[in-house]
Amino acid sequence: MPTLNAVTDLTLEDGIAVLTIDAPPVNALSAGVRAGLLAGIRQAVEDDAVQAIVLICAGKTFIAGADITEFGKPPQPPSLPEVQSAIEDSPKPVIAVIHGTALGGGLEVALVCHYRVAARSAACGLPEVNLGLLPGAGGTQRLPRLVGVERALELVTTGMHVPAPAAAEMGLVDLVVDDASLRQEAIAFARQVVAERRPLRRVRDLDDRVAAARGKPELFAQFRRANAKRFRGFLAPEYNIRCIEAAVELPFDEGLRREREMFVELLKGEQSAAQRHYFFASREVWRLPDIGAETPLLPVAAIGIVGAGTMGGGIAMNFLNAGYPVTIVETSQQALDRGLATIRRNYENTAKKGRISATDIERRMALLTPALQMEALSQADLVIEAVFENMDVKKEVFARLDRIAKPGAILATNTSALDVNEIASATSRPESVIGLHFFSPANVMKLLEVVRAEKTSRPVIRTAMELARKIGKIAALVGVCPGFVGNRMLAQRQREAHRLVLEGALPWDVDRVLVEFGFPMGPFAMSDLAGLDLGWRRETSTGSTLREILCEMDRRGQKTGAGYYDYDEARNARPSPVVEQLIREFAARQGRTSRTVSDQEILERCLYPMINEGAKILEEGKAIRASDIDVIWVNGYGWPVYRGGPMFHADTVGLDKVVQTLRGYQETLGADFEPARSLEELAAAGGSFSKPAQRQ
Ligand code: T1G
Repeated sequence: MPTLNAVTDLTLEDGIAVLTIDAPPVNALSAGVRAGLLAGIRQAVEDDAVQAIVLICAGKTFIAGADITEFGKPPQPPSLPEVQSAIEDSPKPVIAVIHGTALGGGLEVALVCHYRVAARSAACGLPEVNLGLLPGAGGTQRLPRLVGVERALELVTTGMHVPAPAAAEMGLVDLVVDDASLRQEAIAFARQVVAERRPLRRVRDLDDRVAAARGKPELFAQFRRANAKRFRGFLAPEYNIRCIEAAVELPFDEGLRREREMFVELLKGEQSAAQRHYFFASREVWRLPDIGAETPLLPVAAIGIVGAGTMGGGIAMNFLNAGYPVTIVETSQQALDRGLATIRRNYENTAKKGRISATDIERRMALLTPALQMEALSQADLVIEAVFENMDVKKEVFARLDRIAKPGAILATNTSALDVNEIASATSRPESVIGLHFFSPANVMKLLEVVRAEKTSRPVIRTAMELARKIGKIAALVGVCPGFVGNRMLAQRQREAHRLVLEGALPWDVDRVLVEFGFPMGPFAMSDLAGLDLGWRRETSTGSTLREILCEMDRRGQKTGAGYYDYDEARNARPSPVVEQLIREFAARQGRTSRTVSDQEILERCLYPMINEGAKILEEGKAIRASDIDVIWVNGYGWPVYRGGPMFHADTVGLDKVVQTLRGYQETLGADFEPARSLEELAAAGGSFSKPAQRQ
């Protein structure tokens, strides 16, 4: 049988047609793949020598979904539903043969096949929700008919990948076989289906599982209640739930129409555009313009950490989790014991949630070697310093490490803002010095800012980025400047938040506006959580800022039951009349008159200076691309992914509007709002951060 097109192939193996898709990297359902699939099915159906059809993929995975790069472009025939109908209406059995991950449209193609065979290591899922979408090719209508409503709700709203054995248990696949024998076992299964004259079972005709949920709205109400916090602000999860409801309440074809309507609505919306932007941004962030695969990777087998405090302990856990032996050094036995006890307690808490076993805890703790002498780090390939955030202290540590660490060892600082060039100058090997800015809690937060100092070598940078990937972080390469990228932009928001509070807005107004925007927590609640007294000392306190006054009043945050907010014993926050009065008096002492500040002004003054700072960061080359800044803010600061990140959000608002608004505030509030030159130029050129400016 002829090759169908460049990405599909049809062969005949003793009565079994094998339709192979070969469209790297993930066999996405591009126009070519759809055309080849349709032609292949039609040819196999028409060929009397064919008794059954096996649909299989070459490369690393079964179809991983619709081709996301085609979204937003004019649709090309054949449509996916047209291809699916040809498969589902085939008079001959069609068997999907799954390896890697059958995702999105890929699983939806498998669901119109009559049977599904999977390799043991394969997985299935409908992750469209992560793109701000829903399965738009019948997934929400067929999945519940196979696995039931409760499981379907979980799968479509989380986008989770279900391993093949679990998929078989829930009825999603019919046979699980060893990876190595997938192809021949699938063909043998096809022969068996023919020999046994098994029915051409169409998933769309199955009704028992959805009928069981009919007339039970409480099932959906309960699911919505149980997930309200997780889905807050997102459109796609709710739309996915409505589609599953349609599968229960409507005839199949009507349910399919409802699904299509809601899919198109989401596809046109801002949230899906933002989440698709983030999907590509989170892959682009790993690409370093001047550091490619030709750059050598340095061997890293043993890790050393200086400091067993909150950060040092959290950082250690990342490497222990990934199976690296870690030597951790402290200055006193008491501090060392405390640090190890914290690590063990964190693991025990994770085990209580069932995420790891008691054996995992012991295996990881066994990889950890505590020490009181820095000499214990002499064999480490990577040493990470996580000591007190003070330049003199860090330079002293690096000078000692320079003498102790083996030649070629990478020396990393976890500083959150200090000048890594100056730290490197304390050593004789600045080319081996790099910043690894973990975010607290370091064992939880996914973001890692990898800070490239002037003399940091390319192999050290590439090795650091690859290590980040190995320990499950999402790393962004940034340059040396105060606060690097994330904290430098955060400083803009913090300044405005505190200014607003002296002009008439109250802390809970600012927090509410930012939480309504989509952040998990506002700046004042966050300060109460972290503790207002970070870096504060009574001896040197002068009562010159609200924060100092609150600390002097022992209102140091949640830990003292009061900060900007009052807290009950369950740590529920309430606006504090004491703090409101304090703010009024403090503002009056500064001669400020209180006024009503609109939510819009709060939002603009908190977000636009951040965007402006992001433009300056790009001008100075301290971030490689605007979308890296978005990745940093989504992963390090809880920027809602359905708004894409600060720079994508600026595009959504419109750069000309951002510039115009900044200029407005500049007139009344001064230079802090002066638009960055590059931002003005981009706006004037009608450009955007996500797309290059259209040349005039
Ligand atoms: N379309 C186009 N390109 C894709 C793609 C896709 N669906 N998935 C991945 N790529 C590219 C990716 O950009 C990267 O490109 C390369 O493949 C390797 O990806 C109708 C509408 C499959 C688990 O959401 O989860 O179907 O950077 O680095 O770590 O209902 O890719 O190399 O140039 O991630 O091995 C639903 C998304 C689509 C799956 C593989 N499907 N992809 O992970 O490799 S919407 C998804 C993934 C849909 C239907 C709806 C992962 C992966 P480059 P990678 P990986």
